[in-house]
Amino acid sequence: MIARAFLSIGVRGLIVLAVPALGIEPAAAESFIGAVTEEIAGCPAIEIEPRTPLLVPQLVGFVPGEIVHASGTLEFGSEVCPPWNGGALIDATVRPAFQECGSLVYGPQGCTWFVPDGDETWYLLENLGRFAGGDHVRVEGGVDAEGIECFPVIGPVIRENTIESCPRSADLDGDGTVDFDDLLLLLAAWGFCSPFAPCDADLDQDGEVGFSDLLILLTA
Ligand SMILES: [Ca+2]
Ligand SMILES: [Ca+2]
Repeated sequence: MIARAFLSIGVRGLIVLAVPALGIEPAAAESFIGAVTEEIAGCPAIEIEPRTPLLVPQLVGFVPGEIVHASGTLEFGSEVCPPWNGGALIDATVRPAFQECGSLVYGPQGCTWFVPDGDETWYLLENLGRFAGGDHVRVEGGVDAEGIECFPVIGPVIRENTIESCPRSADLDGDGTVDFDDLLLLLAAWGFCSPFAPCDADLDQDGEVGFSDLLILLTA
């Protein structure tokens, strides 16, 4: 029995000693997108899924129903905001949420910009993942309106963002239907795409507007 107890303490001690040596962080920041909701036990909260609230330290400047992006350390228990016993993001940063598809384009000074579909604003991304200029991607994150200068452009930054491929729509003018007007736009864009500007008509994302894109549009 004594030997087993010693072994147990010994193994635990080894684990405790091993954690700093391996450089394991206590807890990584986690991000959530949710709607500002009613306070819980007097504490600010967002709803990240139906009937799944998450407490955050503060929501100054945000109104109920607004979609926000919050990142911080996730903790459970009643110590954060008694008697609430659910999840809470401590040390959370809350920003307006961003959830859009758009194009990555190269700009001056080596910066890669994200241009949302149907929007003139150029955003910088904190995380480009495996993507590059010319790709059409879906980005989710929090908007930092302070922005960063990448001469000669100053644009807001989307922080803590996820990024994934996003299929382009054959509804090129965004009026809700695929028709002759979209065909005209596709024909006007015929040829190679530049990675320095969005190329909305490159529906199969092979770097040029051609017959394969025309077929996609005609069968949409
Ligand atoms: Ca259309
Ligand atoms: Ca194409």
